[in-house]
Formats: sequence, structure tokens, C-alpha cells
Amino acid sequence: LRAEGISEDVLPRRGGIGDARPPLVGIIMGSHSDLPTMQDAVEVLREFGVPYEVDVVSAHRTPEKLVAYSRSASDRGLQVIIAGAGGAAHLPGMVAAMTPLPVIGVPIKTSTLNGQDSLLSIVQMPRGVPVATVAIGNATNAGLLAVRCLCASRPGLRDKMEAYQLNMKNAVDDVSRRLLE
Ligand code: RP5
Repeated sequence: LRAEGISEDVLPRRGGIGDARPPLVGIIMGSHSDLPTMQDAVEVLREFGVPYEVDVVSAHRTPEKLVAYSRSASDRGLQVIIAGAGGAAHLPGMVAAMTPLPVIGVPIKTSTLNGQDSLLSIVQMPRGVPVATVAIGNATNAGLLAVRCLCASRPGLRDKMEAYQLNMKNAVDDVSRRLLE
């Protein structure tokens, strides 16, 4: 694995708060090569203290794992799934077809078509099978959207989200103020 540039302790893994709480968010991706993009979603969940799990699940290379993961996700306690994929990006849609949970799709930027292939593959879902699709490569927003899904029933998490939004506003105001000085 190391020879291929893949860190052996990276996937699959769990994390978020350093205890044994079961993961609430599942972060999956079609390939280990998606991890540099998907890591941004991991960072958001860490920042908000949300327990998560991360794994590679490929719609095309590991279809049985895809079915097992999707069918078991809700019973295992997951509440949101973030799925990143590139190119013929069928992973988020297939997961959404097999789970009642909200699925957030992350189109991975590709070298051939800049991720427009990924975006269109993920966003053009048929009526009845929703995937909440974020911008190409924007796994940060996928993480934030997952936190917002969880906020509805968790006042503590909602407070953290409001603090995050206030920090963003203050950062913009600070820059504006300095530019006008
Ligand atoms: C997709 O194919 C993956 O999500 C990835 O973005 C893309 C390329 O995968 P690798 O050939 O780099 O493993 O299924």
C-alpha cells in the first residue's frame, strides 16, 4: 500500500471524538484516490465533534459491499451519508436507492472533464430518489450539510453551527474593515 502512496492506517476508519460512540455520519468514496478531496468533510465533522466513519465503497469495483453498506447504514445508527465519486459517479445515487437516510453527493474533480462528468452523474437523479449534491470538489459543504441535518434534533450542535456562521461573518467583516483603514 505504501508503495502506491496509500497510508495503511487511513481507510476504513472511525473518528470524531475519541470515544466509542457509534458513528452518525458515514463518509464513503469510490476510490482511495478520492480521499484528498473527501478529507475536507472529515475535518468538518472533527471540528463539530460529530462521530463518523470513513471507507471506500465503489459502485463498480465493490458492488456487493455497496449493497451491504447501504442496506445496513440506518440499522447501524448512521443518520447521514456523504458519498463522493468521480467520472461515472454512480455511488451516491445507488446508495440513495437503498437507504432511507439523506445522502449528500460530492462530485470529484476529474482530470479529463474537470468533474463536470461527476457533477452531472450525481445531480441528475430521477424523481423520488434524492441526492443533495454539492459543488465539484466541495466536501467541506458536504460536511457542513451533514451537520445541519443533525442540528435539527441537537441543540448543542445547532449552537456550534450558529457560532461557525458568526465566525465566518466576523472574518469577512474584519477583512472589509482592514481594507477600508
Ligand atoms: C470513481 O472513479 C472514483 O470515485 C474515482 O473518483 C474515479 C477514479 O478512480 P481511480 O481509478 O483513481 O481508483 O469510481
